[in-house]
Order: sequence, then structure tokens, then C-alpha cells
Amino acid sequence: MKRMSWGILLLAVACGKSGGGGEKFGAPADQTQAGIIASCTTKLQAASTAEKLGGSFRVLNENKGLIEFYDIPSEDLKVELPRAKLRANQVYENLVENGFSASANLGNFPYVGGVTPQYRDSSMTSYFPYLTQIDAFDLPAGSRGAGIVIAVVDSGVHYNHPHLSPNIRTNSRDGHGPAANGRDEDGNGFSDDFAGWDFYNHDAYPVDDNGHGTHVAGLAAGTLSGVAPQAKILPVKVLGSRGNGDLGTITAGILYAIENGADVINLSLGGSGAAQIGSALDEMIGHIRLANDRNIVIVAAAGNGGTDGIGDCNDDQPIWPASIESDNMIAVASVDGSNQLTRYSNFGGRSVHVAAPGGDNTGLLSTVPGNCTTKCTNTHAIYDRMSGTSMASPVVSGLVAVVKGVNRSLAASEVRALIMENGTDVPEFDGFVRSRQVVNARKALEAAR
Ligand SMILES: [Ca+2]
Ligand SMILES: [Ca+2]
Ligand SMILES: [Ca+2]
Repeated sequence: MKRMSWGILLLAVACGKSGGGGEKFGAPADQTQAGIIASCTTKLQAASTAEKLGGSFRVLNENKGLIEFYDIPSEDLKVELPRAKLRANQVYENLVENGFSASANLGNFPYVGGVTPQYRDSSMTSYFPYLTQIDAFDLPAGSRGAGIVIAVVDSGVHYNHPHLSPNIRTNSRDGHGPAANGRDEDGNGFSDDFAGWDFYNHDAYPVDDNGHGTHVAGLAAGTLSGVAPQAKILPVKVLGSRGNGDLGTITAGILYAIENGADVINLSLGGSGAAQIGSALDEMIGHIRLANDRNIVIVAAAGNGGTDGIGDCNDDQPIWPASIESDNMIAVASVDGSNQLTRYSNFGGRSVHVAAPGGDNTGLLSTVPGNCTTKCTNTHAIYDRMSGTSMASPVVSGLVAVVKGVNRSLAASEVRALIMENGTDVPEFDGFVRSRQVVNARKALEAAR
């Protein structure tokens, strides 16, 4: 419970309604704090608009001119900013369905690095059966995702975990910890973003206060548990400690990943109502298609069955982001250890592309946050089990890294097609999973060479 309080406390200071006219930092904590997102608006315009109309604003992406305004009616904004597209932001309480608070209130701490990577060996097969299930346990040297960046857009990443730390993508052009100076040396709009960015709290330390993002990162690219044990992880925190989040913050996180070197973007999050929300999602849809133009693959969880926990059909009830149609989008259902769809997994013969292990009653074993914040050693290597399409998604993100790692010339749509066509065929998936395949690393690798 302590973990939650600092997030809320910070937001109360940053996003409180009192003292309008200024710039705010950090995401809205609930729907009452949500604002209106405007495109094509400079920070200077935002400041003068907020001052004139008596509200406040936060910058979602300065270079792209994405601003969220608070306490200003949209009619007034429309008059003041005729060129901007305006959309109401939406806040969701539960965008991830599992995760747990870390064992201690970690606060912000710098990435340390300097850990000698410890890779898995044959003595560890029983810990990570999902890797054997998709033929990824013992991939040949040169086929482990080296040189590929997976953005984990989630609740943050415990980047000093000894089995994640060697794989964190760092930005040598902008400092961290003792080298942090409050300046944006590389001019990407984010000061001191050495190890990713925290869009939820607006700082350079995307520490995971939920646990979900760290688990996801470990499945994609942990040195022991990851499908791609030599790929890099770009931590992008967009969710709060309760798994809460909003469309504007998530969209800003996706854009950051696109602009800062991601080859794959993992989105183990989502909400219902894609059809109803409509234009509020336009910005996110636009950015997913922008990623496609740059050959960045998006991998998204198909969803965990909504409130009753029994899988729903995404063809009938679209969810976001998984149901967003784009050639680079891979929506992932979850199977158990016997390649059967798990009870909770959403499905869709048209809109869900592949299936991957996501854990059933026992869950997949992966990295979770511990209370070690400096140079963590193997004694701080904390693991736990979680289940969900949130876990199946990073298994596929890791596979995308493996595939792209051996053939960088593949277009995003080609990577998707290759993964869909080179798995384990499960005839019962007919009408439930578009490709009818559970992904398979060895087959996909052979096809990619
Ligand atoms: Ca920077
Ligand atoms: Ca700096
Ligand atoms: Ca932070």
C-alpha cells in the first residue's frame, strides 16, 4: 500500500486543479483529472492559450506538438487553436490485470549497469518450459536478438535487476544518476533520458512500482528467461502502480519508442471500447501506422476476457490497441503448456494473429522487482509467476527480435507474415486465431534467414 501513496501524492502536487495557468507534469490519476488532447500545438502556444483561457496544460510530446489541456472547454480551445485536432483523454483504472506492488517503496533510482550477463544453460530448462514449448530455449549463437531494441511500454522496468540490467538500452548522449544535469543533450525533448522515460510521473527514471512491466521485460529479453536473451529493452513507463493509465500518456509513450530506436514495441495492456471511443484513439492509431512506415513491429496482448475472466471474441468487440488494424500489428492470444487456448484468453479468427504461451494456473516464471536499487547481484535476482495475454505478448516480441536480428531487411509486415506462417499448426484454432499457429522460434528463424 505504501507503494501507491507516492504515485498519488506526486500527482496530487503535479495535477491538482488549483493554481491554473501553468504547466503540469505527470499523467491524470483518474477520469476527473483527464483533459483534452490537442495536436499541432507548440509549447509556447499551449502556455499562452492556458494563460488566456484560465486553464493549464502538459506537454505529451514537444517535438510533435502534442499537448493535453486541463480545465478549458473544448469550444474555447477550438476557437483559440483552429488548426489543432482535439480529443478527450480517457483514463482507465485497470489496463493490466495482474502485477503486484514491489516489495519496498523504491522511489526513483538511477540505472547502474556493469553487471556481467549470466545467460541460461541446460540446467534451467525446468524453470522456463515456455521456452522449450516454442523451441526458443537454446537458440544458436547469433540468433538471440543482439542489436534489436524492444520497447516495453508498461508500468516501468526494474532496470537494475541483474538479469535485465545487461540488456537495458541506454542513451549515451544524455546522462543519468550522477551525470544527470537537467538538460536534454540529445535534443529529443526529454532531459537525462539515459534508460528510457517515465511518462506517468514525468521523470527520467521509469522504475516499476507495479511489477507487470518487469515481468514482461524478462519474458521478452531477460538473460535467463527471455525469448531474445541478447536483445535490448527500452523501458517506457506509462502506467501507474495500480495498472491504471490513460490514452494520452500511452500514446506519448508509443511515440517516444518510435522516435528513440525501438525495433519492436510491446503493448501488454489494453481496454475495451475501441469502437465506441472512436476519434479519441485516432492519435494512437496514427502512431501505430507511423511505426509501420518505419518498419517497427507492434505486439499487443489480445486481452484477458474482461470482468468475468472468460475469453471474448475481439472480432465482435474490438479492444485497443490489439484490434487496431495495421500491417505491423500482431495481436497475441494465450495458450497453456499443451497449446490449448487458456480459459481467459481473448480470441478472434480475423483480429487475433497468433498464440503463444501465457501461463495457465501456475503462470510463467520471469523477473520481478526486488528492493535492490544499486548494482544488484545474482542474490537480488527475484522471479515470480504471472499469467495472461500480457505474458504471451512479450514472448512474441522476443521472437520478433530474434527474427529481425538475423534479417534486418524484413519489412514489419513481412516479419508478421513470417511468424504467422511458421509456427505449430493447431487445427482447433480455426475461427479463433487467424494463423491457427502457436509461434515457433526455430521455424521462424529458418524462414527468416
Ligand atoms: Ca534526451
Ligand atoms: Ca542531460
Ligand atoms: Ca519515475
